[in-house]
Amino acid sequence: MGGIAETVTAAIALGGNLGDSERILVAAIQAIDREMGIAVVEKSHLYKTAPIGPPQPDYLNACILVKTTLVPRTLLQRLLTIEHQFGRVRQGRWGARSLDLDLLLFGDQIIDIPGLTVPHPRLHERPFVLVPLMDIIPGWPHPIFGKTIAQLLAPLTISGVERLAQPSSPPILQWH
Ligand code: A4P
Ligand code: MG
Repeated sequence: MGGIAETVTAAIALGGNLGDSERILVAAIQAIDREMGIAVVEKSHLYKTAPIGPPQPDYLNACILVKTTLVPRTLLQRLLTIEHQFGRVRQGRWGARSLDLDLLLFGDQIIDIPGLTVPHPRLHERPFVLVPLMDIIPGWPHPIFGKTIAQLLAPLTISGVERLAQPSSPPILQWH
């Protein structure tokens, strides 16, 4: 019999540039939160970002923090299933996609097994991931480099990363 499952905090990146990306990202966060053994505890703002890679439409990117009792491999499997539920069609590496979910960080663990590398191998060089992470875990140390998210972002040139206005923010009250 197994013991009581340990709860780990993990960071996940969301991205998409095909279809109604804002609706897809918001719905994907809800789908992740509904999974057994995963609870969403923090959400970044949404960011419109210039595409890295071959010419393609702008992306919408965000990051979330979850608490999970799942092991990393199972967590990734759930994320890949949700990608497919949202109609992800692969158009080659770094190509356009309706939903891309990357497991960025899993506690302080370093994982390198077939099909899963954590920390995500390009997380430290990508403003479209680091800027949203700054919203939720600026002080989190990268398990390999030892630098915090803020320290990783500091030397990078940030261009083409634009915070989206909060879609659900209430209108400003008018006093007459
Ligand atoms: N895989 C291994 N480790 C992980 C992990 N930590 N998280 C494996 C998620 N998946 C991981 O993924 C291919 C396989 O990687 C998965 O089946 C899993 O077993 P994929 O998502 O199909 O591959 P990909 O996304 O096409 O390639 P890659 O290299 O992961 O691309 P990236 O790094 O995700 O980049 N520009 C902007 N502005 N915003 C973006 O979000 N995204 C990309 C894709 C390119 N340019 C972008 C953006
Ligand atoms: Mg991916």
